[in-house]
Amino acid sequence: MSALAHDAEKSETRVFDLDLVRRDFPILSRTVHNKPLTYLDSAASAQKPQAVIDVIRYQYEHEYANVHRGAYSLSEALTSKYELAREKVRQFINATTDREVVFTKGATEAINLVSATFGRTLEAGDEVVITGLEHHSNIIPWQLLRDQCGIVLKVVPVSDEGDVSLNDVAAALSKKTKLVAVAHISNALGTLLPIKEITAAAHAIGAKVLIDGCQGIAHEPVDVQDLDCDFYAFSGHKLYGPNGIGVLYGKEDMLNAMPPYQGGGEMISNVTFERSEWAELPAKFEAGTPPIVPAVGLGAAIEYISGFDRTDIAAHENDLLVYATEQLQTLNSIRLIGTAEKKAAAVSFVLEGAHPHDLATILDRSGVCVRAGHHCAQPLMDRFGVTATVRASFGMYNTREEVDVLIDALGHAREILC
Ligand code: 7TS
Repeated sequence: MSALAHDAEKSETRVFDLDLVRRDFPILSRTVHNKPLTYLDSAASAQKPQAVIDVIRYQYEHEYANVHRGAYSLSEALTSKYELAREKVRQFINATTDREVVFTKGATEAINLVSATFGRTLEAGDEVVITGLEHHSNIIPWQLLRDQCGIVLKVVPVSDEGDVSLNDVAAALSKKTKLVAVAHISNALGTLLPIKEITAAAHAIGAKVLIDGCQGIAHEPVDVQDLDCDFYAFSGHKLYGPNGIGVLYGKEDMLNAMPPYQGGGEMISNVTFERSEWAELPAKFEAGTPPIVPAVGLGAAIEYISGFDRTDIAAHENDLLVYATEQLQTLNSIRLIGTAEKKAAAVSFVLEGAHPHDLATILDRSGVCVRAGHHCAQPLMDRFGVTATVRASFGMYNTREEVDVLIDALGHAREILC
């Protein structure tokens, strides 16, 4: 085992004690409009534990310099922490080597990286398959590619329950399919997709697979070798880490075969005006000064979440999901959008006669933070005949009592609005 791998090894597993977990997140003790904060918007961005905040502060206060260039100890120290963060990501997703872990500024950039590099190897008439529940970040890059080089974008339909069936994915595949790009978990509905089976079906016809794991990474254990996906993209800020940092996992042979994404410092091994040569992975895809401290913060977030048994966190979040779904169903005039059998950590709904934005504004007066809007999934909203929904989403720190606060506040809002 390398020294880095050894440093990143997991320490003892913590018992999942919700009160103690909540104490790890300082923001949860604040109030909003003189009411306790009820934060139900972790799908947009999760709150940060003290351990992450401390690491970020420490780096800027005590140990800050640029990475990969200083011959002095401060730069060397931060360079090794930056690379240690990469190793922590590698372990977390079980990638084979650190060379398969590319730091980006978020999931959006990670998907754009694939469309701008792997995508450039596609030809007119080649097909890219997505589903009807994708976030705009997993739609627009493929539309741009379609407009640039004439690929065909195929969309797998979404059922009335907000589900995507393996049969429908299989029906969309053809000899021309070069890539299947699908969400692990829908951000708007919480639907959990059968990504392992989708990957196997795509591979069977020779297509590559990109998983948009922006939501999935926070709620499901991810083993990229077991999934066998070619790419897995996610953002740090949904995983209790800082924003400005994300990850593109790519199989080493895929990343080696792809042209660089952006040009600049760090991604080269030799430059002349006539021609230049590219650096080894992953530097080839990390042009310019990277998000250094955010990467170290992401490492701290991974260490924090890895301190628990992931199945304990998943069981707790599932309890909240089931409880919230039951409670919402007791309210008149609420229509749930997205009732798939397999879901994680999010409920979307509309209240007949009330606009989701008005509802969210009223809920805020009770200290409740929920997202209202199209959730960057407009085609999915169209599928359900709505322009927007209210979405309550859960993180490891939420409680059943917070669900009760939401339900009470909804009852109150209904009296005002309907
Ligand atoms: N893919 C999915 C499935 C997402 O949920 C999001 C962000 C993205 C991609 C883009 O991530 P970014 O970090 O690069 O912006 N989703 C949400 C959301 O549901 N509410 O706010 C952001």
